[in-house]
Amino acid sequence: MSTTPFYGPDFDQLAKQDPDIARVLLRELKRQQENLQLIASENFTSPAVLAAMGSTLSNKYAEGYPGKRYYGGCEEVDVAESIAIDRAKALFGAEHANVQPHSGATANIAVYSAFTKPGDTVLAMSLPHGGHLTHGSKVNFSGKWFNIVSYGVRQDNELIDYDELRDLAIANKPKMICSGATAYPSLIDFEKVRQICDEVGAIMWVDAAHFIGLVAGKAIPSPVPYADVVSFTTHKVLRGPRGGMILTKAEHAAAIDKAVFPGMQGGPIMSAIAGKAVALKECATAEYQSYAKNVISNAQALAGALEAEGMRAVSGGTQTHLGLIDIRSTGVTGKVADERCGAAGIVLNKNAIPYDPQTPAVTSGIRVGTAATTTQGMGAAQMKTIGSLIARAIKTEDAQVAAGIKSEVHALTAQFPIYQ
Ligand code: DSN
Repeated sequence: MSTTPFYGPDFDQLAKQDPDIARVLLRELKRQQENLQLIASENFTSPAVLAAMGSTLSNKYAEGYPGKRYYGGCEEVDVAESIAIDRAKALFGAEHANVQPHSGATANIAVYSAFTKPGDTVLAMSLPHGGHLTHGSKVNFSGKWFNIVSYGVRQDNELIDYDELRDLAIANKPKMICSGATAYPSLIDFEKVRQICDEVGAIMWVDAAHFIGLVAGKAIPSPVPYADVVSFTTHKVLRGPRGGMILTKAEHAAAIDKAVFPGMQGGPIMSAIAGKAVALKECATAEYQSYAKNVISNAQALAGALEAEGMRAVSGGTQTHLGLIDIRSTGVTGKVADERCGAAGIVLNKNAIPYDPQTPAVTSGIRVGTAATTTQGMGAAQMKTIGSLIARAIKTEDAQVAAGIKSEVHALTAQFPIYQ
């Protein structure tokens, strides 16, 4: 078994002690390198972030917050968490940051528990129109414990229907209104949402998981000045470790902190918090700002390339990191397209399009994101090539043709190594 300089002596130790798992790590590195990674919520985090995550900070229990822990020996992890908090506040201009949520879903549980009680009404974007499981899906805690009223996008332009949103808010008097989605290619009008929240006295919650990295890179407007609370994951465009974070106004700081710990989590994952600090420092650089802009221009180029292949970009294109593509013109469902692209080394996901005639397990669309390929250094020319590779992959059932496309994919990705 070969090792890579990237994993260094720790990997050699793992390889000796547990070759089964070491092999998984190597094969996964190869899978990430060789194939095209177009899942809109994925990225390649830096070796510095990976080093923090794979560190001895993982050994430490640190219930509580810096300076107020339940266990001794927290002096070093206190420094790491304080740095992460200060960097988050500075980067986003936020009054308060909680960097402990283990994930986006747990961050969202904390938001619900800080501002609502089971049975309360919450207005959120419907999952088939691009929302998220934690925005009220019947199979999720949110849909089981809360009275979720869903809003969606207009059929004519596939943009959020703010008139419907306002009407629903007036009719249902929600305790909280959530904006944010997992498959919405356009920008959200936070000022308008704030006005609606003020009109009905609702808490304004923005689940910014998908686009917070673009906000960090100053490539799109920020929800922070408008929202009472902003939750997000740190591993998407933001390019940090897998985990979550919450920003809030000072007046809600105590409620959010209590909701995270002891409300919902025990010991924070201090290695992940150190990784978040490292990522936030990276996000404050000019290099990252240029990356964030390139993510958007690449997404636009890729959506354009797919349109040139006869597919349709939902809402007419994208202003963010992702394209939602209606592929009905190909005669192939999202499910089949996902499988065929997978066979050709192109990793993307099937996705419902607004007013999709197909079931959620089948769908009429695909979602493509450019966070990872942009980290690799790809640009407009590669997006054009990728558009053509996707179109060819979708249209073939022939395993040999798929294998040929896969070779082209491997040749392309070989020019853009993810780790040295
Ligand atoms: N699973 C994420 C996504 O792909 O959008 C959301 O949590």
